[in-house]
Amino acid sequence: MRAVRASAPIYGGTIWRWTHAPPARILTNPLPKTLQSLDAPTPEHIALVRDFLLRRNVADPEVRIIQTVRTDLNGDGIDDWILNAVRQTPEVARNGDYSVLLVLLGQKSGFRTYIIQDAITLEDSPYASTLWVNTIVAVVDVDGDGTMEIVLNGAYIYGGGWDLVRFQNGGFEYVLFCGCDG
Ligand SMILES: [Ca+2]
Ligand SMILES: [Ca+2]
Repeated sequence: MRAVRASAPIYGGTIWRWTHAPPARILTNPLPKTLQSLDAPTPEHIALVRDFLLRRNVADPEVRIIQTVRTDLNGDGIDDWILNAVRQTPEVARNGDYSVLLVLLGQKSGFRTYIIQDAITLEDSPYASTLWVNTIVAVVDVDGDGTMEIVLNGAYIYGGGWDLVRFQNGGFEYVLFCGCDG
């Protein structure tokens, strides 16, 4: 969406209006060609998340990948993966708890890792965890530009809501949050 100047300035001022480029149209199929939720993570993904946590100073990490999604986010025909890894201790926060969301963007050879979220607890606490925990809800092209957005439903001890994550300009960014944040 971008602002353009309307045709005629009035009283020396400028009228701005919002328009879309390309023209707005209704997508009849906003879904990616590939979209699969795996029942269990692959050994390669478990090893990848373990290495990630070790690099973030989690000693002897307990790898728990709660969602593994195979899809094609950028429409290049190469599989991409979304990994949602969470370990959260009930009642109190503990060293080694985490909520990590990674995207592995497939390349012609290998993949490139993008960090969507990396909340990690490195100390035991007498208080309840405040980790924000996501659920991957959908992969869909919300704005019709041909690149998929990731829809997340998330919550923590004080509230929750919906996030929209978009791939743009070589990286992922949060573009929308809707909900109650404490
Ligand atoms: Ca891809
Ligand atoms: Ca899009």
